[in-house]
Amino acid sequence: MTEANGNQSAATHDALENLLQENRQFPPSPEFAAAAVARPGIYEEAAADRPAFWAKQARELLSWERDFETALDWSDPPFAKWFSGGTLNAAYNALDRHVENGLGDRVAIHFEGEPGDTRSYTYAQLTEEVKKAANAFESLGVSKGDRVAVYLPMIPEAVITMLACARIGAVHSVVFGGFSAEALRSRIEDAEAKLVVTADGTFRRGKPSALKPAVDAALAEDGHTVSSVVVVRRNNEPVDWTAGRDKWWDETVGSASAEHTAVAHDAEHPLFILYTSGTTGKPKGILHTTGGYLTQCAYTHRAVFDLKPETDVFWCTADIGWVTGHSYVTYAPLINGATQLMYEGTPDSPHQGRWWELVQKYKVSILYTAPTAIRTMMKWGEDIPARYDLSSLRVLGSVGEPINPEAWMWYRRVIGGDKAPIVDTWWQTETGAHMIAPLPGITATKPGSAQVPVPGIAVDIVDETGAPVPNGHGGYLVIREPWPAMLRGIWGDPQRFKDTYWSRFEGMYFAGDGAKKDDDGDIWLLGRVDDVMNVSGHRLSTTEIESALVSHPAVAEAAVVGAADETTGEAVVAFVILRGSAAEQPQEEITAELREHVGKEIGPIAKPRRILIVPELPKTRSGKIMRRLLKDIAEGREAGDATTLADNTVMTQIANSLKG
Ligand code: 6R9
Repeated sequence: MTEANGNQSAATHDALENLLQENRQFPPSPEFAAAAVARPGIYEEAAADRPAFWAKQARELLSWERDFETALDWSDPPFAKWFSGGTLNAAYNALDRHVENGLGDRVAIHFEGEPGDTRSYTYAQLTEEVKKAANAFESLGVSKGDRVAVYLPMIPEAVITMLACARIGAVHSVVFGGFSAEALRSRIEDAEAKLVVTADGTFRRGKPSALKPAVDAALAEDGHTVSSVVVVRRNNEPVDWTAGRDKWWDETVGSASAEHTAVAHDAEHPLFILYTSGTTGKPKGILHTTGGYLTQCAYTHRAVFDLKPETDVFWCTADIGWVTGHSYVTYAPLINGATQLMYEGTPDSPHQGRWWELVQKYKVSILYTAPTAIRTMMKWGEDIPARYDLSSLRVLGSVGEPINPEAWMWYRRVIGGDKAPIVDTWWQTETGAHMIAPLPGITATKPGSAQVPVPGIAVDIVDETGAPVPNGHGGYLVIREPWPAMLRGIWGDPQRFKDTYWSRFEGMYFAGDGAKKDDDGDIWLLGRVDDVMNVSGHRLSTTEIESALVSHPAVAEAAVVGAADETTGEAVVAFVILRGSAAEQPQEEITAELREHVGKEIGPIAKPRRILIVPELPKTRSGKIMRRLLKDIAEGREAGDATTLADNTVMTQIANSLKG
């Protein structure tokens, strides 16, 4: 996005207008609104005094050992301090206090393994496990402030480990189990971790899949700081063993005492580091602290999902290795005393109805997942979810990328029975918790739009110069005021923190996303700014064109990139996966039809220069399309580093299909 809004061309304006013709709206039903957690007036209350609003949430939703004196200290921007003077323990808030309040018998986690094994933990049982793990980690020399690397599958021990660290005041650094040994090594090194918690492995599509060998490889060379590795037995595959360093979880944690007193830590005590890839260079260790982070996680979990902890069964499908798994699996649901489902495996194992079978079995009432999953399910066909009773679902969430109106409508109709509100939640690893999302019960939702800032959050869309754009226009998404769950920095690199987020616009946090305001002032996310193309001086969004392509019945999935072009600056190149019988049609015919379709949906300027029919799209393990690799193909280069792909054969598959 290089154009200022001020000189935005007429054609781009028309393109925005076209997407904004998506004007369906779904107001909450009167029954839903009447019983909703979020009350009308909440926006006004929050806007009147943001720090006071968050202070109120902090006191209502968390138990403090010592109350804080100041809500927000912003005397040294961009380094914020929230709830200074206050002390609390995250694990105590997630566990012990619920037991003390008589909720010990409530189920905290229903776990379902991929092979079908199940375990449930009540709050009392989970508290006991976390106390044992805290004692075990302390016996291995871990103390307050030490870093612990966590390399685990989606099993309860992942949550137990994170909370045991929080209990001690150790800082967890979870590394997604799908990352390579190399990625793990660099993260262990950067954080100087003392302990690694891992498992022998997990299960993937019915087969054992190893984890421990990657830890062994990451620690093969001397010079690291790790003194112990605790290994959970999960798939019982044989593993190499380093005597003195490696300990089995069931022996070490299993034999530890279940008595452990949580010590309160400062509100700004580091809770975790989570690495996220920047556009270039080494991953950034995003640092989150305790009081503010927990406050915003707990508040948004209640307000945005309309959570009723007594009756709801919450299911967030994200892996613990991503921020969504941190905030909406480990922290928010437990802080709020809710019951949640945790599932280890893939959605199509052993069959494509597995998720819906789980929703039926556990009577899941709130489902939180990603558009890429929804589109995959669409591809598999709606007869699959139709076989299950999904009537327990009452709120549906979306996160991770813009959701195109077609996927949104399918989600609502096929999964939500045409009545469950959809909340499209925009946020980032850096923001820690939801920042833009409708409030079910208040907001009339719009397919494809995240719509409104969360109460107490000051989001804006600005032009090149930092001036707010008027309704009906696009620009850069920024956050104007500090927020409780904001990152407190990049681990070990304060300068990079300032440069990356605070240098583009004076006094504002730059999120790196493009967005626009519709005529009502509602926000539509347009994707990362680096995914926005400039064609003949006209600004075009990859997301808009993808959305147009996917709205054609022949298209299952689409990814769009801007390829460098001598004449027009960039040209639109689309990669498309066809649906069902369309794959049998002659390619020229279908691509011509799709070009026309995009022309019709957005405007002639948006018509892809080339449309390439491919069998798969390159995606990261969190489901984000790696447009950089597609850009390489579109520009006739050898594709670059593909090590973070979920499936590393995809690039070869694409190359072969384009040759053929
Ligand atoms: C939570 C998470 C952050 C980036 C963010 C944006 C994209 C996330 C979105 C969305 C449109 C949404 N993103 N949610 N785009 N609509 N509802 O995904 O964090 O992995 O750090 O990614 O994801 O581009 O900047 P993270």
